[in-house]
Amino acid sequence: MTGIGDTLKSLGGTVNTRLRELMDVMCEPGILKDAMNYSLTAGGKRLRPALCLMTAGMFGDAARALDFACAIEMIHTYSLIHDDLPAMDNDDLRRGKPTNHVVFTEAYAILAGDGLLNCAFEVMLKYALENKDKQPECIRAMSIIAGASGVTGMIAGQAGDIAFEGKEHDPDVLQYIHTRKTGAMIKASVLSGAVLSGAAEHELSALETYGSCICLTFQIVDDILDEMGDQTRIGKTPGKDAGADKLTFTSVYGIEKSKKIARRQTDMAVKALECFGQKAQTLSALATYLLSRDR
Ligand code: GRG
Repeated sequence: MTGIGDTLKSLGGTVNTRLRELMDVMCEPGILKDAMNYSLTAGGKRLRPALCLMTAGMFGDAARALDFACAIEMIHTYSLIHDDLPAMDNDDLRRGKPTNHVVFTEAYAILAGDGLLNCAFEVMLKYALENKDKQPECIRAMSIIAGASGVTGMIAGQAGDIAFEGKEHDPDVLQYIHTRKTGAMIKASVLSGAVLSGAAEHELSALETYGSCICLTFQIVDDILDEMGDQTRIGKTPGKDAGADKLTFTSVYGIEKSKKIARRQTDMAVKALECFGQKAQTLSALATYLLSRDR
């Protein structure tokens, strides 16, 4: 039997192969494609596409969700490229490599991010057009992903992050920012895979609880790693959030209480999966893995 680490590696490999194919079909050779591929292939954990494939696999054939999983990774990568820009977090290290704008200039980094966002929707639309029997599920999954990445989701979270930098560390504001900036796309990854495989409403509701809990754990561990992590493991500059007086779980609750909240959320995530029995074993293992990750 393989562990969750092997499962993630295997799903990541499948996603990487399909991403390469999609990029070759969609992009003309040149600096824009190079800039998009640079960040896309820089070694992300592929957590979001893996979640999408896992929930699709619980209710049907995971392969049906592969293009949507790739689209989610394209949107995630675009958000990282734009987040690192001098006008945003001004970071020069991401996924263990110099950031996109450092290598390709700011102008190309903006375009690479825009390009990945647009390609994501092209990929999902093309799949929907070519799979007419699956169009209602595809449209619903696209709507979930568009909402999560949009102006009431990830973009709103990023705007809130900027607006509250250096302000009082308020738990309600932290909750607002976190659920949108990081949480929305993780939850959308969980739900879109299940929707594509025709999960029932009560199943989606249980997965929504699971998604909300794991994204909180993910963010808390991310904040702890930002404070205490090893640069070579996390692939980005540690201490940046604290240095910029960002609102984080560790700045509001401290390390020990943050760890306690993360453990409680993990327990709740696992409990939310009880209704699925053995079928949710991998998702359950992933929740526990997210609590102990070091990168
Ligand atoms: C620019 C619209 C816009 C949004 C940016 C996602 C985001 C919003 C910013 C990323 C900044 C950040 C470090 C957020 C904390 C959590 C997070 C999303 C970490 C990166 O995700 P991982 O750890 O990264 O899954 P990899 O590289 O493994 O894919």
